[in-house]
Amino acid sequence: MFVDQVDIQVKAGDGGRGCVSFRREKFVPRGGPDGGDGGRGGSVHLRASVHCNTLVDYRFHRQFRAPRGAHGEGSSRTGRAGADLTLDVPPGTIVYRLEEDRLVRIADLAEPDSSVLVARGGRGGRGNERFRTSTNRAPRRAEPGAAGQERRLRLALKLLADVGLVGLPNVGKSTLISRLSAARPKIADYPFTTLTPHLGVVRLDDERSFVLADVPGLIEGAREGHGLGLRFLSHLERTKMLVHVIDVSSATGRDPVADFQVVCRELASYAGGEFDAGTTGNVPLGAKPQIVAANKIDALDDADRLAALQRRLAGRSIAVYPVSAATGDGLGALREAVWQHLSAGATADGAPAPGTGT
Ligand SMILES: Nc1nc2c(ncn2[C@@H]2O[C@H](COP(=O)(O)OP(=O)(O)OP(=O)(O)O)[C@@H](O)[C@H]2O)c(=O)[nH]1
Ligand SMILES: [Mg+2]
Repeated sequence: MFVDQVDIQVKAGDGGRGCVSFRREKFVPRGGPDGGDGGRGGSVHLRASVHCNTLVDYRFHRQFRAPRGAHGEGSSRTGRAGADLTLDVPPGTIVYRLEEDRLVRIADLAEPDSSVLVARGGRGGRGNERFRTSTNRAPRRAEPGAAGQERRLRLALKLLADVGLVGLPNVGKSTLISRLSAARPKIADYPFTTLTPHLGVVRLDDERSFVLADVPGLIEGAREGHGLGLRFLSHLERTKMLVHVIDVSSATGRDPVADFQVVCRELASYAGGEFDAGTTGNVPLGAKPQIVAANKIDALDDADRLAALQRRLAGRSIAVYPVSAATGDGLGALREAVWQHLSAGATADGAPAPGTGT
């Protein structure tokens, strides 16, 4: 199961109470106050861990508490601090705080090992020793510990891919990713075979690789929730470019140019995830660079279909790569083209280069 969003509750530990105590020793009359401070409560942190791939564990366990600080004791002993609690999440997790009527984005844990403090432990209360003054040498006052913070959080996972595959259902997106990488999504001759996103690493050689994402197909009206809707597009928000897969074989009975336009319209209508409108700072999906993979050329019986698509897209400066995911024809050229685009984009806008050698 692929879980891409989950709400959890975290509670940091309360601080320990300060102690009221007086020194009692033989031969030391009126030894003075010696109540120690309470320990601080444990804080809760989230950390991106490469050993964690999904948010699925949080579906079953949603409440987390860090331990409280121990109370202060006599003889000036400070209470032991509560241990911090660190929760591992997959890299690519965006953390929001859920407030009454809004979501506040507090962190983007894109980098492995990056972490964020989500609930601060309460301070320990001061013991009576701290309240001694020249006028009050025997204070009977100590503080309670402060409460640890309690937060409701939303964790949203956005896959970290360089390139996204988009297209209508059944055009061969999953076949393509399984040809280009080690990813093995289900492939079948019916629409909506793919129900969850898949990632694959495409390796051109030892130095050059990129991460490709296969997401469920889009259909006309996806923006109104038709098919699987637009929800999975949130996983493409961070990509640098899209490979738009179009089935050019006659088997579809559709016009490839019209297919291209349908998907572009749906992409353009996507304004950011339901839970993340406008906050990613990324290029809107409709404006991302695209190249087209004209797929199933092994089954192309009317060359005009491909030619018409090429003519039409030449006007928009979108390159068309005829390929067959089934036979492997044209895939080398497609891979190189994607790489060229990625490295050109990386130098043009200063974005980090696609992953190399990983
Ligand atoms: N002849 C031919 N068939 C292909 C080619 N690529 C994919 N297919 C077939 O097209 C059908 C759909 O392929 P998928 O890879 O599942 O398509 P998809 O785009 O991932 O579909 P959804 O996940 O439903 O959106 C399968 O029966 C594939 O075998 C190709 O290059 N040539
Ligand atoms: Mg598929």
